[in-house]
Amino acid sequence: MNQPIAASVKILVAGGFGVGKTTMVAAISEIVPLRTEELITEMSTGVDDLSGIEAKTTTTVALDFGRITIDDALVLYLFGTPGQDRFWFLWDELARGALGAIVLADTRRLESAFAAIDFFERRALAFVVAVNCFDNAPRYTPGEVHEALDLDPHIPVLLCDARDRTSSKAVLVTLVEHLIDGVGASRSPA
Ligand SMILES: Nc1nc2c(ncn2[C@@H]2O[C@H](COP(=O)(O)OP(=O)(O)OP(=O)(O)O)[C@@H](O)[C@H]2O)c(=O)[nH]1
Ligand SMILES: [Mg+2]
Repeated sequence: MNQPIAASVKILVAGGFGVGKTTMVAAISEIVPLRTEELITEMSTGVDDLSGIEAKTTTTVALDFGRITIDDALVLYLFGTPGQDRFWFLWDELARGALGAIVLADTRRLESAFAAIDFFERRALAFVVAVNCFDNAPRYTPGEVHEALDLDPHIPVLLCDARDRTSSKAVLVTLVEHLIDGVGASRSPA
Protein backbone atom coordinates (compact mmCIF):
# COMPACT_ATOMS: atom_id res chain seq x y z
CA MET A 1 0.00 0.00 0.00
CA ASN A 2 1.23 3.46 -0.84
CA GLN A 3 2.17 5.63 2.12
CA PRO A 4 0.78 9.18 1.95
CA ILE A 5 3.51 11.72 1.33
CA ALA A 6 3.80 14.01 4.33
CA ALA A 7 3.75 17.76 3.85
CA SER A 8 7.07 19.25 4.92
CA VAL A 9 7.22 22.66 6.46
CA LYS A 10 10.33 24.73 7.07
CA ILE A 11 10.51 26.61 10.35
CA LEU A 12 13.30 28.97 11.43
CA VAL A 13 14.62 29.29 14.97
CA ALA A 14 16.11 32.77 15.07
CA GLY A 15 17.23 35.46 17.51
CA GLY A 16 20.31 37.22 18.77
CA PHE A 17 23.68 35.85 19.76
CA GLY A 18 23.62 33.11 22.41
CA VAL A 19 19.89 33.13 23.14
CA GLY A 20 19.64 29.32 22.90
CA LYS A 21 18.77 28.62 19.24
CA THR A 22 21.09 25.62 18.86
CA THR A 23 19.88 24.33 22.24
CA MET A 24 16.23 24.54 21.17
CA VAL A 25 16.74 22.78 17.82
CA ALA A 26 18.59 19.97 19.64
CA ALA A 27 15.85 19.71 22.28
CA ILE A 28 13.06 19.34 19.72
CA SER A 29 14.72 17.31 16.98
CA GLU A 30 14.00 13.59 16.64
CA ILE A 31 17.18 13.12 14.60
CA VAL A 32 20.68 13.97 15.76
CA PRO A 33 20.73 17.62 14.73
CA LEU A 34 23.25 18.89 12.25
CA ARG A 35 25.22 21.65 13.93
CA THR A 36 27.86 23.98 12.59
CA GLU A 37 29.47 25.09 15.84
CA GLU A 38 32.91 26.64 16.02
CA LEU A 39 34.93 27.57 19.08
CA ILE A 40 34.64 31.19 20.11
CA THR A 41 38.18 32.52 19.80
CA GLU A 42 39.93 35.73 20.81
CA MET A 43 38.75 36.96 17.40
CA SER A 44 35.38 37.58 18.95
CA THR A 45 36.76 39.66 21.85
CA GLY A 46 35.24 43.09 21.64
CA VAL A 47 33.03 41.94 18.75
CA ASP A 48 30.52 39.57 20.34
CA ASP A 49 28.65 40.56 23.47
CA LEU A 50 29.17 37.64 25.86
CA SER A 51 27.58 39.33 28.87
CA GLY A 52 25.33 36.87 30.66
CA ILE A 53 26.65 33.94 28.62
CA GLU A 54 30.29 33.96 29.73
CA ALA A 55 30.29 30.14 29.91
CA LYS A 56 29.58 29.90 26.18
CA THR A 57 32.48 28.41 24.26
CA THR A 58 31.01 27.73 20.82
CA THR A 59 28.87 29.60 18.31
CA THR A 60 26.88 28.67 15.20
CA VAL A 61 28.65 29.72 12.02
CA ALA A 62 26.14 28.50 9.42
CA LEU A 63 23.00 26.76 10.66
CA ASP A 64 21.42 24.11 12.87
CA PHE A 65 19.17 21.55 11.28
CA GLY A 66 16.64 19.25 12.93
CA ARG A 67 13.39 17.47 12.15
CA ILE A 68 10.20 16.60 13.99
CA THR A 69 7.40 14.40 12.65
CA ILE A 70 4.02 15.64 13.83
CA ASP A 71 2.02 12.82 12.19
CA ASP A 72 1.75 10.90 8.88
CA ALA A 73 0.73 14.12 7.17
CA LEU A 74 3.16 16.69 8.58
CA VAL A 75 6.92 16.90 9.09
CA LEU A 76 8.57 20.07 10.38
CA TYR A 77 12.15 20.90 9.41
CA LEU A 78 13.85 23.23 11.84
CA PHE A 79 16.60 25.58 10.77
CA GLY A 80 18.49 27.44 13.50
CA THR A 81 20.14 30.64 12.34
CA PRO A 82 23.57 31.88 13.38
CA GLY A 83 23.22 34.64 15.99
CA GLN A 84 26.19 36.86 15.36
CA ASP A 85 25.83 39.98 13.23
CA ARG A 86 28.66 38.97 10.94
CA PHE A 87 26.63 36.01 9.66
CA TRP A 88 23.58 38.09 8.73
CA PHE A 89 24.23 37.49 5.05
CA LEU A 90 23.10 33.85 5.58
CA TRP A 91 19.66 34.75 6.87
CA ASP A 92 18.08 35.48 3.48
CA GLU A 93 19.17 32.09 2.20
CA LEU A 94 17.97 30.32 5.35
CA ALA A 95 14.59 32.11 5.27
CA ARG A 96 13.85 31.03 1.69
CA GLY A 97 10.79 28.78 1.66
CA ALA A 98 10.21 29.09 5.42
CA LEU A 99 6.59 29.19 6.57
CA GLY A 100 7.21 30.66 10.00
CA ALA A 101 9.78 31.45 12.67
CA ILE A 102 10.44 31.31 16.37
CA VAL A 103 12.28 34.39 17.66
CA LEU A 104 14.08 33.43 20.85
CA ALA A 105 14.74 36.23 23.31
CA ASP A 106 16.79 36.61 26.49
CA THR A 107 15.49 39.20 28.97
CA ARG A 108 19.07 40.18 29.92
CA ARG A 109 19.57 41.35 26.33
CA LEU A 110 16.05 41.83 25.01
CA GLU A 111 17.23 44.32 22.40
CA SER A 112 19.07 41.50 20.60
CA ALA A 113 15.64 40.23 19.43
CA PHE A 114 14.88 43.41 17.47
CA ALA A 115 16.96 42.54 14.40
CA ALA A 116 15.21 39.17 13.97
CA ILE A 117 11.76 40.70 14.56
CA ASP A 118 12.50 43.42 12.02
CA PHE A 119 13.75 40.82 9.52
CA PHE A 120 10.52 38.77 9.70
CA GLU A 121 8.21 41.80 9.77
CA ARG A 122 9.80 43.15 6.58
CA ARG A 123 9.30 39.83 4.84
CA ALA A 124 5.79 39.33 6.25
CA LEU A 125 6.89 35.96 7.64
CA ALA A 126 4.74 34.80 10.57
CA PHE A 127 6.59 34.46 13.87
CA VAL A 128 6.13 33.98 17.60
CA VAL A 129 8.45 35.30 20.31
CA ALA A 130 9.67 32.80 22.91
CA VAL A 131 11.51 34.12 25.96
CA ASN A 132 14.20 31.60 26.94
CA CYS A 133 14.19 31.81 30.74
CA PHE A 134 17.86 31.64 31.71
CA ASP A 135 18.38 30.93 35.41
CA ASN A 136 19.71 34.35 36.43
CA ALA A 137 17.70 36.45 33.97
CA PRO A 138 15.09 38.95 35.12
CA ARG A 139 11.56 37.54 34.92
CA TYR A 140 8.89 39.41 32.98
CA THR A 141 5.40 38.36 31.97
CA PRO A 142 4.70 37.65 28.29
CA GLY A 143 2.57 40.83 28.28
CA GLU A 144 5.50 42.94 29.52
CA VAL A 145 7.82 41.47 26.88
CA HIS A 146 5.16 42.03 24.22
CA GLU A 147 5.01 45.68 25.19
CA ALA A 148 8.78 46.13 25.51
CA LEU A 149 9.29 44.71 22.02
CA ASP A 150 6.44 46.86 20.68
CA LEU A 151 4.92 43.90 18.84
CA ASP A 152 1.73 43.85 16.80
CA PRO A 153 -1.14 42.72 19.06
CA HIS A 154 -1.67 39.39 17.26
CA ILE A 155 1.94 38.17 17.73
CA PRO A 156 2.09 35.49 20.46
CA VAL A 157 4.72 35.78 23.19
CA LEU A 158 5.43 32.91 25.56
CA LEU A 159 8.02 31.85 28.11
CA CYS A 160 10.09 28.71 27.57
CA ASP A 161 13.15 26.71 28.56
CA ALA A 162 15.04 25.95 25.33
CA ARG A 163 16.74 22.95 26.99
CA ASP A 164 13.43 21.27 27.64
CA ARG A 165 11.77 19.27 24.86
CA THR A 166 8.20 19.67 26.16
CA SER A 167 8.62 23.40 26.64
CA SER A 168 10.23 23.85 23.21
CA LYS A 169 7.51 21.75 21.56
CA ALA A 170 4.90 24.01 23.16
CA VAL A 171 6.56 26.96 21.39
CA LEU A 172 6.40 25.08 18.10
CA VAL A 173 2.72 24.24 18.64
CA THR A 174 1.99 27.92 19.34
CA LEU A 175 3.71 28.84 16.08
CA VAL A 176 1.77 26.22 14.08
CA GLU A 177 -1.51 27.46 15.63
CA HIS A 178 -0.50 31.02 14.81
CA LEU A 179 0.17 29.99 11.20
CA ILE A 180 -3.22 28.26 10.98
CA ASP A 181 -4.93 31.37 12.45
CA GLY A 182 -3.18 33.46 9.80
CA VAL A 183 -4.42 31.21 6.99
CA GLY A 184 -7.94 31.32 8.46
CA ALA A 185 -7.84 35.12 8.75
CA SER A 186 -6.63 35.59 5.18
CA ARG A 187 -9.44 33.32 3.90
CA SER A 188 -12.28 34.88 5.88
CA PRO A 189 -14.39 37.43 4.00
CA ALA A 190 -13.48 41.08 4.61
N1 LIG B 1 20.60 28.23 32.02
C1 LIG B 1 20.24 28.08 30.75
N2 LIG B 1 21.22 27.95 29.85
C2 LIG B 1 20.86 27.80 28.55
C3 LIG B 1 19.53 27.81 28.14
N3 LIG B 1 19.49 27.70 26.79
C4 LIG B 1 20.76 27.63 26.37
N4 LIG B 1 21.60 27.67 27.44
C5 LIG B 1 23.03 27.69 27.40
O1 LIG B 1 23.34 28.96 26.84
C6 LIG B 1 24.39 28.85 25.91
C7 LIG B 1 23.96 29.37 24.58
O2 LIG B 1 23.17 28.45 23.91
P1 LIG B 1 23.21 28.18 22.33
O3 LIG B 1 22.11 27.19 22.10
O4 LIG B 1 24.57 27.84 21.83
O5 LIG B 1 22.81 29.61 21.77
P2 LIG B 1 22.68 30.07 20.27
O6 LIG B 1 21.55 31.03 20.23
O7 LIG B 1 22.61 28.90 19.35
O8 LIG B 1 24.06 30.84 20.06
P3 LIG B 1 24.75 31.36 18.69
O9 LIG B 1 24.60 30.30 17.68
O10 LIG B 1 26.18 31.61 19.08
O11 LIG B 1 24.05 32.63 18.38
C8 LIG B 1 24.80 27.39 25.91
O12 LIG B 1 25.91 27.29 26.77
C9 LIG B 1 23.60 26.65 26.49
O13 LIG B 1 23.94 25.49 27.22
C10 LIG B 1 18.52 27.94 29.15
O14 LIG B 1 17.33 27.92 28.88
N5 LIG B 1 18.94 28.08 30.43
MG1 LIG C 1 23.72 28.48 17.74
